[in-house]
Amino acid sequence: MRGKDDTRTAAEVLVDQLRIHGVRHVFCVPGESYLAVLDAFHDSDLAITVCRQEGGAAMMAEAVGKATGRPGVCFVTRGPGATNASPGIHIARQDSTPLVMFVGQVARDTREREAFQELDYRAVFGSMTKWATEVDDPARMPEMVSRAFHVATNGRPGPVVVSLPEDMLTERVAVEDAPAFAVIETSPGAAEMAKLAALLAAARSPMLILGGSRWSQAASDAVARFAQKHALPVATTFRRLHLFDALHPCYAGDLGIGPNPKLVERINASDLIVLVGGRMGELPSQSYTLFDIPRPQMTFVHVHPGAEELGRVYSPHLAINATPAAFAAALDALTVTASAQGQAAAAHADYLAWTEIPTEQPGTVNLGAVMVWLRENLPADAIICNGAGNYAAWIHRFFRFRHFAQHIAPTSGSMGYGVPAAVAMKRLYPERPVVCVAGDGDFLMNGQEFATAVQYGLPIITIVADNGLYGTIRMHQEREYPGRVVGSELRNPDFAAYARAFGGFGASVERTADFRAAFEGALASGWPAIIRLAIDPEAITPVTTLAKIRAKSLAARGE
Ligand SMILES: Cc1ncc(C[n+]2csc(CCOP(=O)(O)OP(=O)(O)O)c2C)c(N)n1
Ligand SMILES: [Mg+2]
Repeated sequence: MRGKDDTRTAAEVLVDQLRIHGVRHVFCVPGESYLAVLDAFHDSDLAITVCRQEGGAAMMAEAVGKATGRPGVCFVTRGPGATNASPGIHIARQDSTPLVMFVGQVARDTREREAFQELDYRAVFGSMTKWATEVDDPARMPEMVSRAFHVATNGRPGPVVVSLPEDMLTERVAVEDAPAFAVIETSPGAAEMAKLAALLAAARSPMLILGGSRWSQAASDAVARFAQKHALPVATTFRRLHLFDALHPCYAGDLGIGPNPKLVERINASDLIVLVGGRMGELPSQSYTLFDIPRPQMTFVHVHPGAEELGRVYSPHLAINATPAAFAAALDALTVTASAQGQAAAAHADYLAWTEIPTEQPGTVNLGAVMVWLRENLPADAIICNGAGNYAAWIHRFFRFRHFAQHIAPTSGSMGYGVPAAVAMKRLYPERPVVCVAGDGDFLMNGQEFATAVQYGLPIITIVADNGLYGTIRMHQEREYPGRVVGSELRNPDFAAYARAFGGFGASVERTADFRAAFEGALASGWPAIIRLAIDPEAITPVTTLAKIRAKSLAARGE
């Protein structure tokens, strides 16, 4: 509260800046190092979500950044709190997501003594963030917080860490607030767009590939209009499926792990690739095999919001430094000769054929059939969250995403993301159905945030694909070291009982046909729910089994 002399504590100034920058939600695990901020929350209208582990809090903030394009905010305590949060920081880095994490710090007069839980945050987070800093002077709080929001959001977005010495937070200052930060769009130049039009006019088999962040539904719609005009096939990169409507006649599919071989063929045969927004990282580039490095074999146009990203791996024939949103808006005004037409119809037919019917699987629960049931029965505004593991392959292949930010999942492949992301999405959008799909290994990395869902009355539905394995690792093991199983097996708890112990709804599904009743039971309960699926460990991907992988690998070794 402002004193008669117009002073506020630095902590109060900080919380006021958050409100000015449009923050509504804060995710935290409390710590004595930032008690003054917690106290300032007391008098604010910020929605506080108190979590069970800082990794969950940081992932929740990251999910908010992904869904809204504005920095998600979390608060963690010094030392172990900050290091626990690091997976969320790493995801924000790799996924280009705006995030601001505030960390408590020891008092200024004890720094450098390795005081209790002291860490040098600039050093610890220096290589993982866009900016890691410490606020020494309370009078500079508005400036530092404003910069944190700008840095996190602009260009290629990413995480920022701001450390807060505890004695600094209680100092009173008379200082003016900063103005609300602005998200700055970088628009493509007229000359570049003219070059793009000429390249499209000359191409025989052009394609668009969408990835990265700084998208919106409007941007996705603008790309769809342009693609339709010129029959351009549009693919999405790993875990960016939500950037384009899967049922749009131009959608060509997902360039993730185990993509449709026809999509890969189509890209290889293309004479013009326009990559919009993405980095074309290791997974979508199929381990850097799709495009020659540094100069791709076909004409390559790269549109990216970060100038430093252009030419980093791929040396484009045309580089356009623009946000996907500004680039997409410019497409509406772009005139390309009408005769410039791609092969969207064939590409979309390939996509539909690849995703239409679940593949045959060993075992009594077919995860593909569950995904098809969800795609046919979930309302259009439902959000799907997941982490990492082979189970996700069935989401990517069979769930057809129709809207921007309908899929919240880490391109960085971080396990444990789905539950916290689902909690964050339900907190943000209480009226929308939120489904988390997790592996058994994946779920228990942050399964404790199910307690957060219960605490805030957030009826998320978590589906746990229980195959008793760290399946991805087992798959690689059978491929590289056939028959030599070590360190990849799991003995699991009763996941349905786990849900009930937390105060939620739990069910276990042994046959595909029973999934519907379990899902409807979860919905009807109105509680956060866990539905455990008994998945046969042999059903390791939608197209092969562990036994087949092992046999193939042994045969290749002549054994
Ligand atoms: C935080 C983290 N730790 C380890 C890994 C390595 N890893 C990738 S997938 C995987 C196994 C996932 O197991 P599960 O969630 O049960 O899914 P499944 O593959 O069995 O479907 C592991 C250990 C990772 N990606 N992230
Ligand atoms: Mg598993």
